Amino acid sequence: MPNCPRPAPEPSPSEITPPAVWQRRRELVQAGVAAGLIGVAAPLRAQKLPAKPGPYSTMEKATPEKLVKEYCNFYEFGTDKEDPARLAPKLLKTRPWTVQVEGEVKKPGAYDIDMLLKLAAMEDRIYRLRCVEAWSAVVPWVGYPLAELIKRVEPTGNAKFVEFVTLADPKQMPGLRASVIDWPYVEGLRMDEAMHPLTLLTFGMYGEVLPAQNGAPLRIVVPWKYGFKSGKSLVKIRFVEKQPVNSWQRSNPSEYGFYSNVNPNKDHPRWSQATERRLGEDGLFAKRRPTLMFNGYGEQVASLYAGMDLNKFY
Ligand SMILES: Nc1nc2c(c(=O)[nH]1)N[C@H]1C(S)=C(S)[C@@H](COP(=O)(O)O)O[C@H]1N2
Ligand SMILES: [Mo]
Repeated sequence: MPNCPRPAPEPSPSEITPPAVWQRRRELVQAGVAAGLIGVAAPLRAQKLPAKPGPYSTMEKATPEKLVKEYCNFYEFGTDKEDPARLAPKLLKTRPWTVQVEGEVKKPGAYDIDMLLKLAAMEDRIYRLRCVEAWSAVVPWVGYPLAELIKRVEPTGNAKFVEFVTLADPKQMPGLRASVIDWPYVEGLRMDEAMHPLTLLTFGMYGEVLPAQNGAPLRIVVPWKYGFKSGKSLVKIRFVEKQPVNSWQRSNPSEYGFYSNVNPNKDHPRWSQATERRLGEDGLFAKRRPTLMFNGYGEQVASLYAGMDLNKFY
């Protein structure tokens, strides 16, 4: 049974942010919000999303919220990095919202977003996010492990993979007019990856509900994989026996694979993956950072790929 869930590894002490440190950061963020210094571009007042400090948070400084909100990849709203922030808050309707759970599962059905919000305790988790385009950010996400939902819907023994389908509504998403990929945006994980405690079903960031452009009302965050594995604005979770074909793999299989683990030793055919630019560090003298294997989460996830040739299974 290669795909059965493994027990949660203990996070190493250096990976955990002490609650006091995180609390202080949070107070600073909230003070910023109160003073109107942060999130000035948001047309609607962001709603708080209380959470307890979660495991696995990095000690690195969070990327300024403004940058994470304004520099986005969400092709359903256009391919320029600024398009999603400009269009999604006006166009994306996040209520009512249901997530369809289907396939190899004992409790399929339409799960309402407000029920999902209450399904498990919300946690703050500061994760690195590494885009395949060689930029990265450090984001305090709010959510709970996807495993919490998976356990409750009871996958059958045939469920080997999880497929994620995201919203594709031409009335709300002008980017669908361009055929950059086959819509809807589809992603997938192997069952043990989906069950891994690092994989976060994400409802918020920076202590507030997700801004539309970052994937409201819920998205996946898989911190050891390139950012495109983290589908935004999820509408369907399907449990399947065969490995799903994710959108980027379908559109260009020589450039994008299924696993897409962050790997500095495996270059993208058109650029190196050895280093990255951290959002906010783009000054003249800013040094590029070395990219870490599994985005620095090797201690937690390397065992999932034991014996696999990661140059072949990229
Ligand atoms: N539905 C959907 N999800 C998506 C994308 C997209 O275009 N559409 N872009 C992906 C890519 S390439 C990255 S790097 C991350 C970016 O997340 P962020 O904009 O919140 O930083 O979202 C991912 N999820
Ligand atoms: Mo990306």
